[in-house]
This record gives sequence, structure tokens and C-alpha cells, in this order.
Amino acid sequence: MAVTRTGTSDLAASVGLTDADLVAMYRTVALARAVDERMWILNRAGRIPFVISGQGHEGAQVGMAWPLERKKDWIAPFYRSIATCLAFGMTAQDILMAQYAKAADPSSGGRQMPGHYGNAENNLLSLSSPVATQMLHAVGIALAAKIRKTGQVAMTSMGEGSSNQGDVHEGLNFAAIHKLPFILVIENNGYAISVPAARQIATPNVADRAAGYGIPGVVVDGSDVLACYAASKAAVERARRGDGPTLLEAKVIRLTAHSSDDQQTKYRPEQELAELRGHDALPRFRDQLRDAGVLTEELEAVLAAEIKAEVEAATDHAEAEPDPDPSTAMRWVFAESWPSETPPPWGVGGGHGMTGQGGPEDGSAAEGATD
Ligand SMILES: Cc1ncc(C[n+]2csc(CCOP(=O)(O)OP(=O)(O)O)c2C)c(N)n1
Ligand SMILES: [Mg+2]
Repeated sequence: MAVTRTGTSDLAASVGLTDADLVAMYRTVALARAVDERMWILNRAGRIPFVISGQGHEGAQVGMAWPLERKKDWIAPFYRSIATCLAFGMTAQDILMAQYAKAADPSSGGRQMPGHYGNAENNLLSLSSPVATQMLHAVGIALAAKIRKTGQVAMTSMGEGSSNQGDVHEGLNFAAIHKLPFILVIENNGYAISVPAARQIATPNVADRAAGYGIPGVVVDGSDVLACYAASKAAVERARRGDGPTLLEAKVIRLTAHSSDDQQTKYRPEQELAELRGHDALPRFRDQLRDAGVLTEELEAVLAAEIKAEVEAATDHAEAEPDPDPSTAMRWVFAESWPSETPPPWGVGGGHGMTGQGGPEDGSAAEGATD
């Protein structure tokens, strides 16, 4: 960054951070919004096929992910987790490469439906579209961390609608019994596609359920980045101490339609949408940092220019990159080597690569391979 902040304002000190930390957090929230807005433009321009947006969730996502240690801890994100992924090591270019499904897309090499971010290098699991399945993946990672005594923490996030899936009950119950280093973040935006919260849950808060598992349940204002940070930090510390999981619920807003295939004006009154803008974390965090003297006009201008350039460069790069070669469609879908005693279901002899008779690589393995 061309202009950096040094020192510690009262605001930063109040949450145990430095001014540079606060600027980096703000930059991530603003970058996520800029990437997201670009995705909608590219979708409407016919350049990318599908967008599922994180607008209105970014502040909570950055606040929640920040206390975790990059490349040590794990996150199993969901489809709105663009800011989470950016906070945990992915770049604007990584996100756009996935949106364009390019050959060098680090999430899946263009194999996944666009929007399925994930990054092995940064301990970000590939997100799951069947809602809440990521719960069991993350609890499993937390179990492994406990058995191996690695000191790692696993976090997963999902919406309030998804929290009603059976996997969530199983995961929380198991994590609580075994005091696993696990954090569930519910990003409650009040809708599951077109279904309002009152038709999804009979209590005001998902976090109220935590008592039933004997773990803390914390409700936090998702437009307050530092409140989300503080709640997550306490949960991470608890997990590292060996005291077990926490259920965090951030009340967020969904500023866009559910996805680029949805028209929310069919089920959301205009007035509601207008009011939401008053609960947006991005301007709120910016004003908070201005008032604290952390963001100056000069610094804001530098950040805005950097973010614009980053999004432009990411778009240009992704546009210019080659699409995957169709003949490689099966690569990274099926195992490329396997122990000889367990031949793969497509019937090729064990211990070999994928080339050769009947192997997926030669395109003749489709029948029977997906049973
Ligand atoms: C198991 C499963 N059932 C249904 C769907 C279809 N679906 C996709 S998103 C969604 C709503 C999820 O709402 P919520 O958990 O509140 O998350 P939000 O989209 O509001 O962030 C549904 C029902 C799915 N993807 N997976
Ligand atoms: Mg929701």
C-alpha cells in the first residue's frame, strides 16, 4: 500500500488491534464489494453466467474471519463467502478466475459451477452447494485437529435457512460433546431465497439453540465489523483453550437478489430494500474509521484507486486466460492413482495413471463411473 497507517488509535486499542489492522480490514470489506459489483456487471453483460452475491454480508465475514490464523486454521465457506475468502488469502483475481471458469482457476480449474470458491493453499474448503453439508466437513477437520493436537480451529458459515438442516444439529451436538475447536457462523440475512425468516425459524435467533447443545450462542450486529471481530476472537480463544465450539449469529442484510437468476422485487417491498441501505457495514465501518482518525481523505483516495486497479487487472486477466481444454474434463474429478488392492469403479487395473484403456482420460469411462 502506498500510504500506510502506523500507531494505535483508541478505537483500534479497544479491540486489541492496530490502525494498520483496521485499514486492512476496511480494505478487504471494500474490495469484496467492488469485486461483487463487478461480477454483476459482467453477468449482465453476458460475460459470466451466474452470480451469487455477498453484498451486505461483507463486514460480518471480514470481522469473523480475521481472528483466525491464515494457513493454519480452516474455513469451510458458503456461496456468499467472497469477503471471507478474500480475508483468508484468496485474491480478486482468484475470485474472477472462478467466475469465468478458466483453466487456471485456483478454485477448481473451471470444473465447478462458477461461485464455488475454495483454495487448498489457504485452507479454504471448496464450498458446497447442497446447503449445510460444509458443517460436517468443518466438524471433521476440528476433530482431526483435536486428535492430532495441532492447535487449529475450524470455522464454517451458512445462512439462517441452512441452519435448519439436520447436518447442523448433528455437527453441533458432536462438536459440543467432544469439545472440538469449532465455530459455526450463521449469517442471518432474513431470507432463504424468497422465504422470510418468520417462515424458517420459530424463535428470533438461531443462536438461541446453542443452549440446547451446552455451548455459547452469541448474536452480533453484522453491520458492526469490530463487534463481529470481537465475538469471533472470543470464540477462537475458547476453541484454542480446548473449551469447545461456539455458535455465532451475525444479523446481516442481503442487498441483492438471491442470485442473478432471481428477481427479488417479486417478494420484497421497495421500502424494505431502501431501508436496508442504512444497515450496510461498508459505509458504517468507513464512518467509524473516519471518526477515529484512522481513515484520512488521502488514505481513502489511495485505497479506492488501488481497489479499482485491482478489480480492473483481475477482470482483464480472467478475460484473457484460456478456457479449460474439454479433453481434460475428467482431470481432478476421479483419482489419478489408487492403491492396487482397490481398483476404481470404472474397472481399470490398479496402481496406474488415468491414461489407457477405459480410463476417464480417454473419454470412454462414463458408463458406470458415477453410480
Ligand atoms: C440441501 C439443499 N436444499 C435446497 C437448496 C436450494 N437452496 C439454495 S440456497 C437456499 C436458501 C438458503 O438460505 P439461507 O441459508 O438463509 O442462505 P442465504 O442464501 O440467505 O444466504 C436454498 C433453499 C440447496 N442448495 N441445498
Ligand atoms: Mg438467509
